[in-house]
Amino acid sequence: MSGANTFGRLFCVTTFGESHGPAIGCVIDGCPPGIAIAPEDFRADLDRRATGRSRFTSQRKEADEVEILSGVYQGLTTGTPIGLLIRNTDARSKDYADIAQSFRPGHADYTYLAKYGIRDPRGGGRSSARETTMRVAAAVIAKRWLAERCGIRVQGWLSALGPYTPTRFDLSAVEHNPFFWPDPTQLPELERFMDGLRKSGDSVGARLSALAEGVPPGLGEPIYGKLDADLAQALMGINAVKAVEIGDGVAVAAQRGSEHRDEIGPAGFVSNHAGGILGGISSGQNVLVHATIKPTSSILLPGASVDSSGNAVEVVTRGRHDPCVGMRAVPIVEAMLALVLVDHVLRHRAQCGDVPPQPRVAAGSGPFVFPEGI
Ligand code: EPS
Repeated sequence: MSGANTFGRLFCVTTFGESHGPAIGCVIDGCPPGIAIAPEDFRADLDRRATGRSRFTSQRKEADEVEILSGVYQGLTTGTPIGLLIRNTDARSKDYADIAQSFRPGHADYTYLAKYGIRDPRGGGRSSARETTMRVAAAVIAKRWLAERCGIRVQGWLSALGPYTPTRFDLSAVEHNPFFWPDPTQLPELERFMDGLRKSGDSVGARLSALAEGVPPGLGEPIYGKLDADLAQALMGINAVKAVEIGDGVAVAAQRGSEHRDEIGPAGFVSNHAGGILGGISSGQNVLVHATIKPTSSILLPGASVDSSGNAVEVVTRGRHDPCVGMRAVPIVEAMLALVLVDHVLRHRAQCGDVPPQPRVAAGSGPFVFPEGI
């Protein structure tokens, strides 16, 4: 049984570290041997997640240089535990002096103290989104194995930003704007909205979506190891996530069975309302997940709270915060999707590797087609 800082059963990732401690890191245990990996391979995904890459995010500037401490020899994973370390280089702990004794409304300040009787207030300590850096780093290795050995690739995008939703869907546009937004025609409007929000000192929520293509049928286990249940736990474990959906998600409440069911023709599935998972087991269609993230609780607008002695205080959070932390979460959602998939591929191989080939239904295109070049 893994501890609360570990997830996965066969591909196990344990993260450690605090936002303003000397370093953050992770140990990956159970990684298959023979995957080529070098420190520079982490760059692209860590940059996609990092702060300070546009004016719309926190301006903390971390180098996010990965040190590989173990588990890699001559550029290949060896099957032994992989230790990854990133040193924190731009923490500014004095920003937190004023709120060290009070509870930011909407933040984990209160619940951490209520549980442990002690908390690290510097940058939110362990509750900081900084921890997600290590999930993204671990998933670089998972994504590579999934792509090279299984032909599975994942891609996320922002599917809502405050009141906005995309009016067009062009997945190839996602990597070419700081919002990970699939509709390039809306970018000027989003920029205006985010500039206004930042100046007002407030924050806003977001919804993220991610797709995994090439997932074979059969991943997931009844009843307590369902693929969708494990995805829900993994995605809900991302900081600030308040809702997780699979496929059509909450929209199924208004659907009829005749509409929701994914009919099957000679060419395969003709739709994908289920999000690629039936009965907790992958169907071979694209797996589609969504996570909705609350507005950042660290904001400049004064809010009523109490200090740790129960006195009324007005809290203003200074420092370098994200007006929309969801904007940086696309690589994190992709990472959790990849980490759950790699774990389930290994679990499926272990238990069902000898099952003879079964009849296959073609994935069909469904509503989402993966564009070339992503
Ligand atoms: C965060 C608060 C800010 C962000 C941080 C997440 O921390 P600080 O006040 O120390 O700058 O910059 O994000 C990161 C450092 C990161 O790498 O994601 C929070 O409260 O979650």
